[in-house]
Amino acid sequence: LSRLLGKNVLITGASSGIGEACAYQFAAAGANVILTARRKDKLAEVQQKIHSTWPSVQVHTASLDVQSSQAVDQAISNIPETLSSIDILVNNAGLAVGVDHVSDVPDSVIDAMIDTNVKGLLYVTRAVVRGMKARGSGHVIMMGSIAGMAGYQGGSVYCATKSAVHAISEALRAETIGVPIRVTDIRPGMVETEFSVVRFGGDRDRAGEVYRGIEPMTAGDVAESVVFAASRHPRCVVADVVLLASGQASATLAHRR
Ligand code: NDP
Ligand code: 8X3
Repeated sequence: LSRLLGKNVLITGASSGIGEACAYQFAAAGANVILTARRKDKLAEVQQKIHSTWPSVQVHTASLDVQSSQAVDQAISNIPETLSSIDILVNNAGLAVGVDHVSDVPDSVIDAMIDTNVKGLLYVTRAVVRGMKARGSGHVIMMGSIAGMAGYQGGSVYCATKSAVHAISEALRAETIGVPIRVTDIRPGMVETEFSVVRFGGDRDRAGEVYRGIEPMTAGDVAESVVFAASRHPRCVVADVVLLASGQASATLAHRR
């Protein structure tokens, strides 16, 4: 963990769930954090918590919707100079919307997931990797999913986006082999965050059903793997991590008590 001391870490989707947990765990390891998401008020709460717990850690927050390539470029170029050399990028912003079958899925739902999980991730990666290439080092950590390993009913678009995240990780790793830039794809299964509440349009009862009779992972469990990958010796790449809740064997096979 001492390898993270003073590193600059950019986290997208840091206003809740896994991104927020990553912010705390990187701060606890002495890394400076650049926190982005659309909800400025939630980012301010995370910043405040970090300031009061780890006062020596530098925190910069920026309201950012990753769906806009212009906004992404602007947010990256507005990072204060002391933090602008990004050592680690955690590409975490993402969402699932609904469980529509292919025959019924509306344009807006297709666009929301592809524009955020795929295009947004590419915009942020492009902007940050340019600097990493120029400096000759860096680590890009993607928040993939086991949903990218097999399609399930009602998951066509979401699963496609996470499959794309895996493909982008492999391509980026191949492209940056000589820099060297490290690339990690973290592929969690069931994690209880705001994910299912967002997926079901704010319906907390329906979201709760997803985790009924099973103990899901926490955001902190996933953040531990992110921090583990980020803190290996530079000669070592944690390329792929598949994390499942212990009562789950795949995205569709779970043991419910
Ligand atoms: P949360 O809903 O708790 O967090 C999602 C984060 O993404 C929020 O901070 C949200 O911030 C941000 N976000 C969403 N859309 C945008 C956007 N357009 N621009 C910028 N930020 C955005 O869910 P999780 O923490 O669970 O999700 C984090 C990642 O983990 C996602 O990529 C998800 O697909 C992945 N994942 C989740 C799993 C789970 O079971 N929970 C399992 C496997 C992967 P804001 O709304 O403020 O913009
Ligand atoms: C979220 C995991 O299985 O709900 O990425 O699609 S799953």
